[in-house]
Amino acid sequence: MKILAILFIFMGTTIFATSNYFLDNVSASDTLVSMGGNGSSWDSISPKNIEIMVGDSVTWHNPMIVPEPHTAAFLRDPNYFPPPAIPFSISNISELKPVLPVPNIEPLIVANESGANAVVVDNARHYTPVAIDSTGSNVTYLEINQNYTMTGTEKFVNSGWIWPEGLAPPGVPPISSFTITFENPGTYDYICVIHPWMTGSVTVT
Ligand SMILES: [Cu+2]
Repeated sequence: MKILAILFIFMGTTIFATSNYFLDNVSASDTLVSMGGNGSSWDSISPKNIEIMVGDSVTWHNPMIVPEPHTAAFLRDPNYFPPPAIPFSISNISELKPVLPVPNIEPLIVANESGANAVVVDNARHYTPVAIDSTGSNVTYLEINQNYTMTGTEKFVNSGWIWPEGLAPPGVPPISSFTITFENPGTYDYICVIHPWMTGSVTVT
């Protein structure tokens, strides 16, 4: 009986969270795609392949009950896969100060090609919402949870790390959804850059 009661509370919470999301974030013309699931379907995309019309929007969200992020990333050029962290050298480092009061952290410092120290830092294009145009040189960082209109010529468009509502850890962008309006026909394949075996597609006619 106790287990049943807990399960009921859990289900009630989930249903409430989902209906809340529908009310606040998704218009009637949106198609909602879940990045990640619970239990054995934690790395699923649902629905995996969708068909929409020109001018329609798709919203990605993360319905997991644990804080595991996912992304929806459109890679027109495979060279634009964004590594999560890469060494950057800084010519003049006097002191690196953490911006959060957490005890168990230290910057990872590695030697770069010339033997000098380099500092490994997170790659913003892996973590945050961004669009890179067909030339590869115009990079637009998007607001968190912003709606992006896709032309289809972009080299790279990434949602950034989408967290379950309210479960983003302190200090990271609290992204809980990503919406794209598709303005041209075509098939748009995407992956999760954290779990690249998670693949999906949007077919626009
Ligand atoms: Cu993922």
